[in-house]
Amino acid sequence: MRFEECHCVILFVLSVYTVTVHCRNVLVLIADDAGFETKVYNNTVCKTPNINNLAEKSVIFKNAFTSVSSCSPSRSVILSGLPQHQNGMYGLHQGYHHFMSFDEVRSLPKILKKHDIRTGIIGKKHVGPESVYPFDYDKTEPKHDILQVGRNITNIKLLVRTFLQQQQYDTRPFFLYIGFHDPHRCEHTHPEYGSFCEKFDNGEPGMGTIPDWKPIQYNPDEVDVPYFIQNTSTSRLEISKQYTTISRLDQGIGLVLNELKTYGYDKDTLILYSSDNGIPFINGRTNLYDSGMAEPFLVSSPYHTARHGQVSDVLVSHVDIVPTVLHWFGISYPKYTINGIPVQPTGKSLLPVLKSEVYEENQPVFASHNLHEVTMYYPMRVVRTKQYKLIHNLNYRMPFTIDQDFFISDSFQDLLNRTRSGTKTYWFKALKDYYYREPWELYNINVDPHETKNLINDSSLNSVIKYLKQELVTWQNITGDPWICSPSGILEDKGRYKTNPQCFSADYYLDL
Ligand SMILES: [Ca+2]
Repeated sequence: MRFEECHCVILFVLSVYTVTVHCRNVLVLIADDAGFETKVYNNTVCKTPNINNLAEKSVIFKNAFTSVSSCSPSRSVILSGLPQHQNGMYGLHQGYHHFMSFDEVRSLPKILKKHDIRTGIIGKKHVGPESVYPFDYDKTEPKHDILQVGRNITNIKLLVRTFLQQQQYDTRPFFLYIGFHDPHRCEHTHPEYGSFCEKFDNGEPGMGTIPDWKPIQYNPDEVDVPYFIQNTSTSRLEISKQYTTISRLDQGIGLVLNELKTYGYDKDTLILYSSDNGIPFINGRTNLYDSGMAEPFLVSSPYHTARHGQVSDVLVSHVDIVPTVLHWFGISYPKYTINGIPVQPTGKSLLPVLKSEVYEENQPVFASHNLHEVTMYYPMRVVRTKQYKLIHNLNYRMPFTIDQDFFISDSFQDLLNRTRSGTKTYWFKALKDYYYREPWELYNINVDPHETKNLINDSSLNSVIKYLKQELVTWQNITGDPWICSPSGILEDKGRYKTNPQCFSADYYLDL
């Protein structure tokens, strides 16, 4: 129900013609550690009727990637359009990790605010400082209980309702971002609610109730085990719990979309749905293999209906969200510098893809990871085309790191115990190889989508490798990557090298 017509629908009645300027709003829905557990991406076990419905009104991107497979860094990319090494959010924001974006960053809420667009955020924010990510309407941690604003879908519905009720009296368009905390793991912080918080407010004795949530239970023997997780009863049980939590995410999305419709904004709101990073299983979150980097991504526009329900093959990245939203609102990206380096966003608007499939065969996407937790330094840089993935593991002599949340999970302990005891792992890798990686990894995704055969020493691919390395270093230059000379060189970019930065060798690889 709308109390009055949207103020930005302006009807110019001229003597010869009529021009209607439509209202344009944006709703961004971000899941926390979700993957492809939906029929939209061919998982027929996990029931997601609301995500399925949204997909019918969306372009479904099947080649979408996060810029970094870690929570705060990824959210900083979604909200700034800049990779983590450019915006400064090198790792997690909360607690003693304490990572922050640079003060100069012009985030989406900052830019939109300046252009008189009302901004709101509900649920998980997980980025800072506040001055870089200011929202007009902010119902997030730490001021609110993350379980209540991120997982209690009745509460989320009511917060959305309040935002939209206030909108009735506001002349500005809106940008609303919902950070669902589902289906993130829970055992590390709230063991009483189960591995995936699947028991949180599920109506069982002592667990509380979410009136709008009807939990769906799954048989562990029937779940769809991704290729990158060991197929054991322990993993299947965990996946069944993950699915139950996804039922809360899915029903929450349904409630939010219903509020949008009730208040009449379904006719003029661009809706984006994605997840911040890979699923929290081995080879997933914190990795930049496709199992950690590929994301669900739906874009639904009421003004672009021709491709509703169609699948797009175009390579897209989370860095494309900011340009898409700015394009939607007709706003140019501001000119400014970070640490004295002019900011040049590398993303693209996805609105043209909503009209027709725009093929840019050789236009790669990139990814950049430094840390997750403060102790988990494992910098990686990645370039991915449709056919090839090149990964640069900068500190490859260190073991790949395991985060606290995942370490205590039953599925990781299962893998660790099987490896320690020498029993069959039912996994596609060995932990030794997972921990210790080659400095460069090259995969031919077309024939090896699971990224199992490193082709970096295949001389027949030298021209491909040269091209990908050149693409990567060009992107590192454009995005002002301080790691551009790592690990073999020292970057000098101050003083006499200010206008002509150089990589110098410290002869790290000599046997001195
Ligand atoms: Ca996450």
